[in-house]
Amino acid sequence: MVLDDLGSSLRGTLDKLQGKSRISEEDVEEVVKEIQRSLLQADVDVSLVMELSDSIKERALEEEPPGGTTARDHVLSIVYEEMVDLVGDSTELPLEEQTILLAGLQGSGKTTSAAKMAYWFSKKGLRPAIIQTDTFRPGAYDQAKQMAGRAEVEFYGDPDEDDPVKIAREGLEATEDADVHIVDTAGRHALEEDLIDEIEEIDHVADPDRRLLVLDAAIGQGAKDQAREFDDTIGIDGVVITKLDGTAKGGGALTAVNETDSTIAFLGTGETVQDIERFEPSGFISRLLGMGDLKQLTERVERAMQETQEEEEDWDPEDMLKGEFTLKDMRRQMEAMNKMGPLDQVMDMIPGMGGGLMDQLPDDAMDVTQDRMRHFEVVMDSMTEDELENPRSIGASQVRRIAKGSGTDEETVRELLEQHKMMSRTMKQFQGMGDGDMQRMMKKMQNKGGGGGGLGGFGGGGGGPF
Ligand SMILES: Nc1nc2c(ncn2[C@@H]2O[C@H](COP(=O)(O)OP(=O)(O)OP(=O)(O)O)[C@@H](O)[C@H]2O)c(=O)[nH]1
Ligand SMILES: [Mg+2]
Repeated sequence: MVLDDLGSSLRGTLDKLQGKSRISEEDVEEVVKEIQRSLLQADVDVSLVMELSDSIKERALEEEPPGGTTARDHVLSIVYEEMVDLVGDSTELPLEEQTILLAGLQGSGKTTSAAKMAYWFSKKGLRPAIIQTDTFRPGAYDQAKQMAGRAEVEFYGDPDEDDPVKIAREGLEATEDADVHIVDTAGRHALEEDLIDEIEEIDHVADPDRRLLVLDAAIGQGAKDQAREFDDTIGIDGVVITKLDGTAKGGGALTAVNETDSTIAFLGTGETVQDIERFEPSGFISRLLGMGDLKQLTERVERAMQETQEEEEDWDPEDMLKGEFTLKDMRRQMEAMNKMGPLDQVMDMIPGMGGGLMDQLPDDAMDVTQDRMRHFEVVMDSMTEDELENPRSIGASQVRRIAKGSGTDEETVRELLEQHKMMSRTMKQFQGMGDGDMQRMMKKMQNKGGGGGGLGGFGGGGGGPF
């Protein structure tokens, strides 16, 4: 995660302000130093860092905290506002017909991002097509075609043609019926003359509505010059930052955004087509500062629930809130949970669970819990319909039979039943909420301040994550 370090170190410094009603100049100095250290370490450009820290310092000392606000919250909100200001708005992306041109260095993640974006647009109800113009790297055609297949979107490429400009022209014609045309280009070093010419020509032919620069989060100080070069050649409207799931620091990408006076459009967080997020400045910074990002989480939960539901037409999640919470419901929840992505990423989005709390878990805690989910699924496969609907009816002899049948042990079966009881109790809390939709569940979680019970039914109530 970008500037991951900042979240935890800043929280530590801010926590020292806890309980204070006034803030001293030294306090502000300390907070600002912490921010500077993290940003510089994350490769954010020095002059940007100075600009940001000056305004934080000035505001923290000059502005009166609004009535009832603690010094800590006051400083935190200033840091938050200034950081949101630094990353800027999210690139405007109307959900309508458009052509998007992707540019970027070799291996920055253009082809992967093309497929991810196409997937994203298709989930929004539009019909995207990917046009692959990379004739430079062997294998580029096959890779793009395969990824388009995974995203289940239209694809155009021509492995026998070596003129990328011609492919772009013909591709746009061939995919005329699509709403969103995403033109992938060959990787380049900003300094290579012929490739610069090539992208200029493709840009001319494609006449895109948006030109997005794809940047690897690992890019360091060099980002500034490269971004400038691309901006001078075709003009950059937005940036896609990829590989944020890795250890990369992301500061270079932020610098590039500033340098090109552009904005961030998407974040890439993994290798599959689903691993894409629309950039939301406030959510992004909240997450960074350990405030959680409920909006993103709600979106993911809703999508996962929707997908699970599509597979099982007759199932309505709201039934679960009204009636008895069965083992079948629990299985559906686990499936939905699996679809939301790696547990630790999901946890990071829950207020109170991000940063601090996660740091306290042993490194492999999440793997163990994913393992446990798999065990539970195996156990459930060995249960009868009746047992799944009425877990209460499961006695000692059934436990023995199920353990044997599933090749697990009695303890695992009992653990599953225990977990079900706990989730069932949590679900009861959500009952009687009228239409009880996910939004409300999320709100309720937020009010509870996240914590162990953060994911409510999903995390197994107070029992923490699976
Ligand atoms: N972990 C992770 N890997 C990514 C992400 N985006 C891309 N990758 C990987 O990065 C590598 C390069 O990605 P590509 O999409 O091929 O990059 P490209 O810019 O098209 O590369 P060229 O066409 O050679 O210029 C691939 O192995 C991708 O799987 C991401 O968000 N997270
Ligand atoms: Mg590529």
